[in-house]
Amino acid sequence: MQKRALAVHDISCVGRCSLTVALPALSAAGVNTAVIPTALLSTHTGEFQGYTHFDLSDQLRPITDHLSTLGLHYDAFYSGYLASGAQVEQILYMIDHLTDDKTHIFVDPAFADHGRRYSLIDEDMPRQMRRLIARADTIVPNVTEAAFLLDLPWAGESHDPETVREYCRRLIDLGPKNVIVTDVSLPTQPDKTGVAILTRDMQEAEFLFGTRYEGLFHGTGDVFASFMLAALMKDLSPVEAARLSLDMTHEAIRLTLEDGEPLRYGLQFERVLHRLYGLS
Ligand code: PXL
Repeated sequence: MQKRALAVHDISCVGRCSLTVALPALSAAGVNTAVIPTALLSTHTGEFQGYTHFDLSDQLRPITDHLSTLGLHYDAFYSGYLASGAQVEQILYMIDHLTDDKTHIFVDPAFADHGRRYSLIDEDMPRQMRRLIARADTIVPNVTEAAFLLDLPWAGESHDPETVREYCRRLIDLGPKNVIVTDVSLPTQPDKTGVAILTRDMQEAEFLFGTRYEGLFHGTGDVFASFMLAALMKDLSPVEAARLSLDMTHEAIRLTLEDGEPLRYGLQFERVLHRLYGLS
């Protein structure tokens, strides 16, 4: 039977992030994907000025209540960028009313990068997000989000491997079964960047790397996370899914740089989606 997912992120009209990435990635993997938008923005808040922002908080409960009458089973529930820390309460309400014990709860915290919260994100977000990741099967924070979630100082742009392993262990202790920390750079491998992965059946976190490209790549976390969930829904193991997603994301970065499209428009992830079609 065809798998079904529910993706809960903002819609940024332009800039390739959130739902405009999650939906095509999951569709390419053959997954029937329903959406609940958390906010509507004209662009992401990264490298644009003058963007609009419309918080959809007051729609979330009525949408959830209606969808819950349909009695649908979702194989995955995928949350990403939220308009506020307060929205976590409504995401927990969705989990309570729209998922069951067979639903894979996949949470991308999506609230910070490079040591700082995103422009519109309130101070309460890390505390609230901790409540959400406690309900998750899989989480994919970047190194900045991991530090915020653990209430630790930011580790900077280059990371001691033992610090990242410790992040993974402590995040697992907050509840999820699989932790993938993204945007990891080790001082011993300056020409590489990648992820650390720890699952409950691994002794310690494993690092996976790809070629580092210079630049600020907006929406890359969303691209990686969406590929990761798509691959998990094709029954790859977490480590296999992370390896594939990392390779696809790095290929998308390479193609984007080669094409010369300004980086604020996000990655040309469409050009690697065919690799998801091919998964059995
Ligand atoms: O996850 C990235 C993202 C998603 N949505 C919005 C954003 C960002 C990152 O800046 O601003 C609106």
